[in-house]
Amino acid sequence: MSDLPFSFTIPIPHVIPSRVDNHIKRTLSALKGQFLDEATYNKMLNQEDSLIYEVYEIKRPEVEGELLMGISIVHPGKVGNEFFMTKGHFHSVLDTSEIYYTLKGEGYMVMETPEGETSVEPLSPGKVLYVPPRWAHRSVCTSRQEDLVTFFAYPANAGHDYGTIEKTGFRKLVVEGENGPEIIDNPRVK
Ligand code: S6P
Ligand code: ZN
Repeated sequence: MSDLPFSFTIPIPHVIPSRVDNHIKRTLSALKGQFLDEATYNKMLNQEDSLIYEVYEIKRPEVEGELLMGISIVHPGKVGNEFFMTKGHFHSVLDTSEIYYTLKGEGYMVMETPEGETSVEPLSPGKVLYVPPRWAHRSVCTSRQEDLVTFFAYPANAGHDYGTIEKTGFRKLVVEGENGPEIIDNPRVK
């Protein structure tokens, strides 16, 4: 991998970066156990393992000092009344942070610390969100028809810990309420 400076473009409204080294696609089956309405989840999965989100990564060596960048695209949709979302994770190197810049769509970043402190920040075009060290993070798309598209950058040595979140899920969930999206407590987390 070259150590020379480089640039790339994120064209609007198309948003697929002009440079992509890796394209990850995550479907409904990757989110097993995360949606509250398990019966609806199973019914939907039996019909089709639909695409929920995609990540376009720009690769760099995964060492301290480097940054990893990319575009995350969460598609619109719901399982029961819970909006489509990413799996979410802590960074394996817990003391690493992340920056998200929203390019398109509406949604939330659901976050929590290992001690149980929570924060749910709205995302909309133009908004920069800083995820401090130690905060697990998950993006949720609440747009009806549009994708939630964010640009992210984080330390390349951070790594991903998905297991901790997979056990019980995040403490806060984003669901469709009577007057739009609502943040509720996850009853599975005691
Ligand atoms: C990586 C960063 C994003 C997510 C992406 C998908 O630290 O937070 O690139 O990987 O939004 O989410 P997840 O939870 O499946 O990795
Ligand atoms: Zn992350």
